[in-house]
Amino acid sequence: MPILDPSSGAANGPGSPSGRTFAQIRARANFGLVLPSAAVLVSPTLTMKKTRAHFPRIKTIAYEGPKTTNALAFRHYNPDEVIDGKTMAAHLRFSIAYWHSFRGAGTDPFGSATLQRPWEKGSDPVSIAKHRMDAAFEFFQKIRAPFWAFHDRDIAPEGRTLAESNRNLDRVVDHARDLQRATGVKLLWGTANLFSHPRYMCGAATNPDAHVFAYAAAQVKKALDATKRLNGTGYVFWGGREGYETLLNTNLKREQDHLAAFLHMAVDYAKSIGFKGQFLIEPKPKEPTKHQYDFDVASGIAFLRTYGLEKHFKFNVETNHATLAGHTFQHEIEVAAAQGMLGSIDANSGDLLLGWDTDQFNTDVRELTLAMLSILRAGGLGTGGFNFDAKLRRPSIDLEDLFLAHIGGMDAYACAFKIARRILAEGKFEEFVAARYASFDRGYGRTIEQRRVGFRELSKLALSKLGEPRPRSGKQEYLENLLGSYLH
Ligand SMILES: [Mn+2]
Repeated sequence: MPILDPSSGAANGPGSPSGRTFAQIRARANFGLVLPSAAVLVSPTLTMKKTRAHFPRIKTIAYEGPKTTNALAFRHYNPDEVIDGKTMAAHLRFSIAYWHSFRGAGTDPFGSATLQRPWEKGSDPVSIAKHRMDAAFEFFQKIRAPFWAFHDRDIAPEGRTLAESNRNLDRVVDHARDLQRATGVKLLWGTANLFSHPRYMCGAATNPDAHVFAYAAAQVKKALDATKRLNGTGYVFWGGREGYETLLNTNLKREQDHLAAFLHMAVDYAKSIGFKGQFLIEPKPKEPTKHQYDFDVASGIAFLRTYGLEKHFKFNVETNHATLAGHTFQHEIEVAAAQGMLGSIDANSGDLLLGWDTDQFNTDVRELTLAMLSILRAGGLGTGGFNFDAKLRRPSIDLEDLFLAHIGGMDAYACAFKIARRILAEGKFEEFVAARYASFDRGYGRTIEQRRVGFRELSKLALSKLGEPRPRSGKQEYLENLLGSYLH
């Protein structure tokens, strides 16, 4: 049963006595900062008895501009602001990750749950799941995210049999459909959890046992049905267990062939039910598996092309997975965009001092500005979005922390979006890069790009005419200072 968190001013459920005065609550929620105006967090009309809300003390988050001192307001993300005929909400397409924000309990390999949520109650696992989902949709609305994303087992409990699991999922998906209709919140993408249950300990599509492959196929079939029913704009494959621990027990080639067969089956099934959403691969080099087959975007592209799947898939690029692979976030975006395969973003960050996937909220505006430059140059994310695959730190146990975390992430992305647009409008970096490659725009440089010359012709040219190339500065420091001039 839920335990009311005594340290949280926001955790009391419906009808529970607060024991705090309004002034105390207000002071806590604003960290003792003096509010500039009537931007009061907790209005006396929002007392618990009056509402059945799960976040009764937190109102819909408002945009108050960069100067606000209200911690529960947006400083940069103004969802209704129209830019180039489109609202910021439509440009950024923020999405909330159900698994972290509504299933994450603060566990880590060394300790149990720290997050006690008041909505975790009900007469059976399905009713708990529905109650939890009510809280989730209230959060989606109050944080003003137009989208959400889920795994099948996040939203509905695993049953004793696959048939029971499917029935559970059907019931909860019906509920999600009602909530989507009532709130206008849409599904960004769905996916299946093919990594938590012990049956998948040696992989799902790459499991050495055909029985597990078949079970996984049945699970993805159902997850695709659910995603279609909820009008998801995409479907993601993250293969956390699709790899190997040791080659002593592994036939690598056969496992890769099986993974390709699985993805072809998904494409065929989607076509057969009329699911038009974008399929996405989310690369990750390792964790939980020692070596994952879709290591990074480049290896993912090679895999998809090898097996004739490249027309059906794009990439869901995650910041923390990029850094685990030894790349920057921007590098992975750029590699995907270069092949027209940038699909969506799992918005988070890692901790470079730790060697694992920490899934933190990203507040690094410099990193996000660079990422945004690559995304905007690529023409945006299309039907994708920025999905906050990020979780609270284990001691961040107050309900309001969930809001603060997302506000920070959304503001950082919105700020980066505006800066990147300004940089692109002024075009200084584009001009510099264009000039740097200008020798390929004319003369023999152009014939190289057009593949109209070979080594013989170029050798003759170098020996007879060109001589020694003149080194030119890369101007990295100049460009970094130029970037700095936009950032601060
Ligand atoms: Mn991650």
